[in-house]
Amino acid sequence: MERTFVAIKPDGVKRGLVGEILTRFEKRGYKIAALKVLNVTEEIAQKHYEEHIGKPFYPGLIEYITSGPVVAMVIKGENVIEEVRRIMGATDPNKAAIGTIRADYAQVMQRNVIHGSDSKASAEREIAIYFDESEICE
Ligand code: D4T
Repeated sequence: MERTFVAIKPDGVKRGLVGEILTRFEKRGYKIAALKVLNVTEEIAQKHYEEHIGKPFYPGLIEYITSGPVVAMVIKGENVIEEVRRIMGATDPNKAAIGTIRADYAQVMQRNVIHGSDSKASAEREIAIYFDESEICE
């Protein structure tokens, strides 16, 4: 079964949206295979966002993701990578479809509440940054 990496970003955790977001995935029938709360270090942040190194928004991105606890998870299900991206909505909340997480809970791209992997390769790369395989349930 396909798996993806999802992180509820610091603003989502601070605002108490963890339960609401998990509910959306669980109601869809996806299985939570791993879950943890962590403070993202500079080192983890740099690995996670290495594709954005050098872009103007990169420093703000690192500052934001390291600003407070994050809830990281591995979710499994049919076509889960693409479907989680649809449930989250577009990166820019102003372009996110009504009813998606970002449309419902975010206003700006710099505080867009949630991250989800955009491909199989990204999912495996990001899972390995945040989890040891022994922490992921079958
Ligand atoms: P993440 O990785 O946070 O789920 O976002 P996406 O996968 O939806 O989008 P992304 O990798 O293109 O962007 C990563 C992160 O950077 C912020 N960002 C992005 C920003 O502040 N300004 C920008 O112009 C872009 C493109 C938002 C998400």
